[in-house]
Amino acid sequence: MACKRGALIVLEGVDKAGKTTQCKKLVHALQQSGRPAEMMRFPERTTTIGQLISAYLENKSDLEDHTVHLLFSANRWELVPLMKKKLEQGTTLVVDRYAFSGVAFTSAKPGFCLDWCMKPDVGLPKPDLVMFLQLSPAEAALRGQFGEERYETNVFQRAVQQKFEHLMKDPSVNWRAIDASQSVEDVHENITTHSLNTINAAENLPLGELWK
Ligand code: DGP
Repeated sequence: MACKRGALIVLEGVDKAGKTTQCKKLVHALQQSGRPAEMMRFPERTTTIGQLISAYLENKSDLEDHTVHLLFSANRWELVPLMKKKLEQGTTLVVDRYAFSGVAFTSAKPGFCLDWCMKPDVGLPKPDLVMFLQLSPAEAALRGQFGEERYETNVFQRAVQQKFEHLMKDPSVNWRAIDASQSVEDVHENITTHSLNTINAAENLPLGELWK
């Protein structure tokens, strides 16, 4: 009998919502319970494309806005063969940001519409579950100052949050809003419950294509 596929689980949210902490905790919990799981993150800064993106985010280089949008998308596409292989082998992938960040961050810039921003990511492996860690800008501010990277300003993050809220209305994507203002352990419990349900359901479903 062919092995059951892993689930594609994505965590999204504005900066400081706790995505990376929660991805790590989820992978650890799944592994502890005997389920193969690995973490991935986008942008994946180690590839050639990822290094261009990283220099841009660190303000070490400037790139034209359409160009950088396409590079972020290309960075996701270049990892697709690996993602598919892992999923087919039965490994659940827990992904820190995905195409939704791509659309939310670029469409928050002047002159970009959601539709154009979505196009390059159409057909990517479709997540079985996207959890959006919800945190108000006021609560995010209580978690300390933003860092030094591009995009890390209150005004821009508010615009990004609005774009995410719009994307979450799309019924073709399995969104779950998670209250990220709870304690780390409470958020973790919530995320784990949703993930286990998704992993069980995904075993019997084919992997879909995003926004198709
Ligand atoms: P992180 O490594 O998760 O801190 O993400 C780096 C920054 O890049 C963060 O401010 C969010 C932004 N970002 C992530 N994915 C994309 C994308 O696809 N497009 C754009 N424009 N920005 C993105």
